[in-house]
Amino acid sequence: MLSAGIVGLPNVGKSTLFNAVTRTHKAPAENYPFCTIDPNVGVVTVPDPRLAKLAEMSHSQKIVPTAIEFVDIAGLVKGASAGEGLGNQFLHHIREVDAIVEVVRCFENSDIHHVSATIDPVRDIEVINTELVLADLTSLQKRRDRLQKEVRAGDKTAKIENAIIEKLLPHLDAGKPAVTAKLTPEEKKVANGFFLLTSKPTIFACNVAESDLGAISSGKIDNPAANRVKAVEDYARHHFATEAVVISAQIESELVDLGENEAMDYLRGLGVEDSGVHALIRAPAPPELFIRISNAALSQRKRFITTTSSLSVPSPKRAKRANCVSKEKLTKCATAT
Ligand SMILES: Nc1nc2c(ncn2[C@@H]2O[C@H](COP(=O)(O)OP(=O)(O)OP(=O)(O)O)[C@@H](O)[C@H]2O)c(=O)[nH]1
Ligand SMILES: [Mg+2]
Repeated sequence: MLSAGIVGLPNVGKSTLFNAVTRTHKAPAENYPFCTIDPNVGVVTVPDPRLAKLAEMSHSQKIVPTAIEFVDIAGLVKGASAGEGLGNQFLHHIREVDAIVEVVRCFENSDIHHVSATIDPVRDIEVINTELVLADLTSLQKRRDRLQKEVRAGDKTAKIENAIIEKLLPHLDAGKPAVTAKLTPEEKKVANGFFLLTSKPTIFACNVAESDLGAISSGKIDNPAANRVKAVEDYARHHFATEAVVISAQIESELVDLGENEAMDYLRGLGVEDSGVHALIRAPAPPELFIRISNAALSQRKRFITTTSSLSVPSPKRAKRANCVSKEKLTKCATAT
């Protein structure tokens, strides 16, 4: 199962988001930094309305949605890579997850303490990124040192690893995450074995105030929160080759006691079309995961299970058999009501 770690500065809303995502009140979310020390863990199924349609088309007897494990990790501070704020222990928790959800505070509220006193999400991302990059640099340098004896002895694997490390070190040294380093697919495979923090797929969650959701959703440009979100989106695209989702963790965590429909009605009343939590849960997995039809589903047409985790993009031939000639059309077929 894919696991996603919720990371960020202290007191930015990570545990609040965890509660919203897992639809629980499991994680204590209080107004003081380092409220979370030990990680909170919860499993969530990926909501996808297309699954029901796919199951209907293929007469599935059972639907098994993909599940993601979310891990709410303690806040990181400047100096974490050198052990500041129990840094090494927290970095260890990040090392264990497959993907990162980085919560960045975009909401104004003078009652909620910010460790750097002001609201500046891009600065906050750079603080976290610097710590992760520094931790990766240290572990790569150690790895390179350990390899030298084997490299001198002419060991082929050691030489390959060493060459990739030599490519990665200047990239990290420039403050860039390993995930954007230009490596060939083969080199990436080898680099996966280095377990770098900055090689994990990352998505940014902009935690905004409930009152700003409507303005952001309608693309207002004179709204300070909308400008912050835009800055995060641009930063995410240019520096991480990834995206950002907008979420109001506080309101979504309060909505967990309502039914899905009631919660959606409330959010629509605020001017948004979809829950930020839904967008976030769907985001970490590659889109292909959600529009794949299992071989069994198409070849047997009898008893099978429709599952997001086993779904794959159908070949044109198989898609045609399902009366959907292209990926786009398949998506339409699946979503058609
Ligand atoms: N107004 C507002 N307050 C929020 C929002 N999200 C979180 N908070 C508040 O901010 C405080 C900190 O939230 P937490 O979820 O505990 O933050 P955290 O990032 O887990 O903090 P640590 O575990 O200490 O690192 C709590 O008082 C929350 O109620 C939000 O979207 N709007
Ligand atoms: Mg917390």
